[in-house]
Amino acid sequence: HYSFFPGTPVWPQGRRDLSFAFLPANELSDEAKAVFVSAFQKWSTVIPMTFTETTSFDSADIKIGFYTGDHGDGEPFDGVLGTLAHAFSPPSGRFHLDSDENWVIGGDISTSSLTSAIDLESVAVHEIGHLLGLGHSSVEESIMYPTITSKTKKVDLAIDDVQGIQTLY
Ligand code: TQI
Ligand code: ZN
Ligand code: ZN
Repeated sequence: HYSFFPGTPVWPQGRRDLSFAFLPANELSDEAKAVFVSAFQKWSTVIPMTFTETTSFDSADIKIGFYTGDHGDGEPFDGVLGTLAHAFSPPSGRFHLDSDENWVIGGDISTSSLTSAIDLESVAVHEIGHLLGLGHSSVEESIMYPTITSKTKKVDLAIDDVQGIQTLY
């Protein structure tokens, strides 16, 4: 079953069109950016919220950045595997990913030669759930289940994820 953060923080009423931006220094490829767009769409199809890219990182509601190790928020990354990414509860909008992971975009990850390959979209859909206010779920099929196996892809919302997010928005 789905859960929320303590105190059930959400984006306030009236904040239904959120902007997101990529850390300019990361110089992400269009292909990588498209993964995040697709991940946002999974959620925007089931709730009355939209997510629009802006080039202004500082003023964006949701700030997406890849970082290595200690990056100044008290939650350092740890190299390959372990923590892959983290996102803070609403209305923080901070969405950080560990640069040291072997991120895979698209294609068939199950045949990747890297044992530590991690599907970027799977992690993005999960972290956006956190950004919107979902905690972890006890339902194994759900996006918000707190375990991901390397070399697997899980990008479609389960009924449990939909019920959880529709309770919030
Ligand atoms: N990062 C953890 C996560 O996003 C960070 C975290 C731990 C957390 N406890 C939390 C976030 C409680 C919010 C609330 O869950 S992670 C997965 C999963 C991670 C884990 O790098 O371990 C995914 C990132 F759920 F599959 F294990 C993405 Cl998909
Ligand atoms: Zn961080
Ligand atoms: Zn999580």
